[in-house]
Amino acid sequence: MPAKAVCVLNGDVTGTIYFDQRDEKSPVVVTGQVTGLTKGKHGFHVHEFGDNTNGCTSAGPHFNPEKLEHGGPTSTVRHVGDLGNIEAGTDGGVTKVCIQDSQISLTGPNNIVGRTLVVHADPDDLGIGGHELSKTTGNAGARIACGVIGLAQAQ
Ligand SMILES: [Cu+2]
Ligand SMILES: [Zn+2]
Repeated sequence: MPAKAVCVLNGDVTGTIYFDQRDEKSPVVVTGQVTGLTKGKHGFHVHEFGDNTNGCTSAGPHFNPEKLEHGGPTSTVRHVGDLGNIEAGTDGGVTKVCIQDSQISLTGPNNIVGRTLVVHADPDDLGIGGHELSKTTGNAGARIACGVIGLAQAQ
């Protein structure tokens, strides 16, 4: 099957993120870069809808087909869309992204194609911050950039 998808992020920061999956049972490899982040961690999620009509807000909540609580990428209880954080080393530079995830997929019930990738202003507390939003959003703050994940040409 090899499948490939791509997302162009736009907003206060910009970026291009690629998703590669060798076959339906393999993890998805997420690579690319985001430019312009402030130093530190920023929540990084797949949200439910591929709708950006009212900016990143219309993407809805985290993609959560199994109706579980929010968590981190290695948590057993998490939203499918919970990819954790990306971390910028300096203000305003280029942040490389390299993540492997076994819950998101480019096929089947956990398919993320047609949904929205969102970068947040603040760190995702991975569900354990004790904030009232920890179990729904990780308290990651504003949506500073987003883009719809689309099919890319397989190589
Ligand atoms: Cu998010
Ligand atoms: Zn979540």
